[in-house]
Amino acid sequence: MLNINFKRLNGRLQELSEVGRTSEGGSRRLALTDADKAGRDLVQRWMIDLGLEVSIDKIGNIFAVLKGSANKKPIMMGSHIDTVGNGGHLDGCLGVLGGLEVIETYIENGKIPEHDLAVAIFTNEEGARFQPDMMGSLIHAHGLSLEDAYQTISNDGKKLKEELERIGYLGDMECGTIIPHAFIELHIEQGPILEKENIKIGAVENVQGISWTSVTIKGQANHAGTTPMSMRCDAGYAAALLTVRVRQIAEEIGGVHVGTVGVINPKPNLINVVAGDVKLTVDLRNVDEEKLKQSEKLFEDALSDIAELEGVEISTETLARFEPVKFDDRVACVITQAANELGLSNKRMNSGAGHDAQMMARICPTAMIFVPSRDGISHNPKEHTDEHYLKSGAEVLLKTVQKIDGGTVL
Ligand code: HGY
Ligand code: MN
Ligand code: MN
Repeated sequence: MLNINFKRLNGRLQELSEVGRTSEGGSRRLALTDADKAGRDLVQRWMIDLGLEVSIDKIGNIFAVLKGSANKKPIMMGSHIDTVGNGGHLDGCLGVLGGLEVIETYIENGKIPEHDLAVAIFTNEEGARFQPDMMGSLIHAHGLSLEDAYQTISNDGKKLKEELERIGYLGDMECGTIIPHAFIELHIEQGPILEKENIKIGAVENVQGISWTSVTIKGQANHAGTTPMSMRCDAGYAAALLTVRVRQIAEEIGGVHVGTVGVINPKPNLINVVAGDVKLTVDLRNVDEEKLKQSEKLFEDALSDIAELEGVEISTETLARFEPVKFDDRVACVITQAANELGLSNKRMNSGAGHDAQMMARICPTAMIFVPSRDGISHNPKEHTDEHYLKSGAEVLLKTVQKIDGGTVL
């Protein structure tokens, strides 16, 4: 019976968490920054030291492969190690290092799997610096052209291809080369459900749809003291109206619908100047494509109403648009069986967050394993999962891989 070495896994999670640590104890490894490079270098070192075949593709995705005995397509695990601006230490990292731990457990026990085993680090999953999110896995799954990605400009004004080159991760392997037999992503839930229901494992069967829009509001900068309220074209006020409307739409749609205005940048951003311009972002999500479309329609109506009311010009750019994804039920079933055999409480569930798995589902049987997040907090230095849950998640990942490798499931 193979057992993961949780001390080793946890040690690596801790060591990686030191890379790009913020003053609040969070992680800041925005995609293709020096901190992202340092994180990549560290994990790649572990992959090479294990004697795995490491390859880097043209968007910087990193793949490490343990050859199997029967030369069968790889059972792939993995996720991302890039983070949001001040995130936690587990988002993505648990999936990458959990996958590496599964492979190392095979190696140290002299167990050769039939299938190749692979672990992937996908580029720019977060989409916090370059959009869209899940970029590396989207390109791997042929959902975005490499050229379009290369031309992307970050919110700090850098060109993606130049940043990829600068950090030394512009690889030469064609994107999409490795087609997995199956893909399983271990991830923290990043929401409150498992903890609230006191359940240890989530067998994730779908991911909700995502709609990201950048909104530019053009008004007229003017003197805050002399401009009568009736004569203002106040982009700041228009932005505030839009922010309130995004919340109202979420309440009108109801259910699991969520709406977020995460970025608001007024110009000139001075106390005594009416805002002339505002750039903001809107993130809408729903498990149901029709409801997501309905929220987008209500949002578009709000743009024209607010533009007319305040006499401002509003333009938009779509940053990401992904329909809801249903995972392969056979893989979700194996995860459920693995959790049951390990005596771990478990439930089928939806993912509120986007993940690389939703892109990999386009090219191979895919599902995810969730472990609880304390207080449901994520994308925040307070992100935390108790060690016994992390250990359980990695054990379910190992058992799921063993079942798929030796079984007739897929
Ligand atoms: O936005 C998301 O859901 C993911 O963290 N990229
Ligand atoms: Mn993630
Ligand atoms: Mn994330």
